[in-house]
Amino acid sequence: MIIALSGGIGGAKLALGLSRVLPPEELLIIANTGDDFEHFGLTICPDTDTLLYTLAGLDNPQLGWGRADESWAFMETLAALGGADWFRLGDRDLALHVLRSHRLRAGDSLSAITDDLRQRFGIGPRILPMSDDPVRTQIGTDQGWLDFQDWFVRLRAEPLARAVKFAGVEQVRPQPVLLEALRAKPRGIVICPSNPFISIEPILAVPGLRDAIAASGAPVVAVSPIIAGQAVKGPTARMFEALGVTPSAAAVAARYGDLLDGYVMEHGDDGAGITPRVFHAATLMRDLADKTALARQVLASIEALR
Ligand code: FO1
Repeated sequence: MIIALSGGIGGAKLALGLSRVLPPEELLIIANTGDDFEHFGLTICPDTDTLLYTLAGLDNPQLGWGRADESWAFMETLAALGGADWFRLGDRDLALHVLRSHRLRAGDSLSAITDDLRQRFGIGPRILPMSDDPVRTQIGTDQGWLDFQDWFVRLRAEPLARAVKFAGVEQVRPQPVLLEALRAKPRGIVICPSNPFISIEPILAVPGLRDAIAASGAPVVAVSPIIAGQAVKGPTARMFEALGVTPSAAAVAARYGDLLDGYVMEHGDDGAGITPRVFHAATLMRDLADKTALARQVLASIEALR
């Protein structure tokens, strides 16, 4: 079993690549839920939904979130009625949020709902939240603590992110299937190229998870989300600067500390000072061939570390 830890866009691309090169029962994808939030009474799970849509081939490559073949009648009407329209919900995407929110209120677990959606979308590998209990990432700025989506979307990540916290994470339990997979001697653990601060560290902060990863005996390989000092997408590079760290592939490796056995980074990026074993690869994923090629490289690095 390969266990992949993923946030949104970048992570989902590698998860798609892995799903193309592994038998479905050999891949377990764990989604960050720190970005989740309540909006108009709906529980929105952006990283989970990016993974579902990406693996279902329904993603919207222009936006990097939501789904393709979308219409916006709901948003147009909402705005006309004076509703807040800073967080855009497409009509098809909205159906998923309404159904999930209804089932959560009926007492279904986030895992059960996510797994039903995964099967409904015809996706082979399992996609599960890091926990069924709520974690809410908050960003510390000069304007005080902001909920993640408020900061990232409504304020367009403009206020400098000086600190990040994962509200509630101390009380949550790891997803049980994940713990079971970690105990069953998995082949390897992949940290996908998502933002370390807001997409991967919330997962690693779930109590017991870092220990379970270490105890699994499986090689842990991360893929750098930064190429030549620039984040491929999203606010990663700026967050490093705001936290006083020069953005680089090496800085990301250092963030993960002694968790890593291997680190996959772009050809030509400087591996000096990186303690895990470095593997160079083409880490910019523009098309499906890039994603599957990188997935193969990651699996090869895991085999080299076993
Ligand atoms: N990101 C935006 O920048 N603007 C949006 O209006 C927006 C809507 C949206 C709706 C559903 C969804 O699942 C994601 C959405 N996102 C939007 C992206 C989301 O804020 C980010 O993808 C993650 O939270 C960061 O990885």
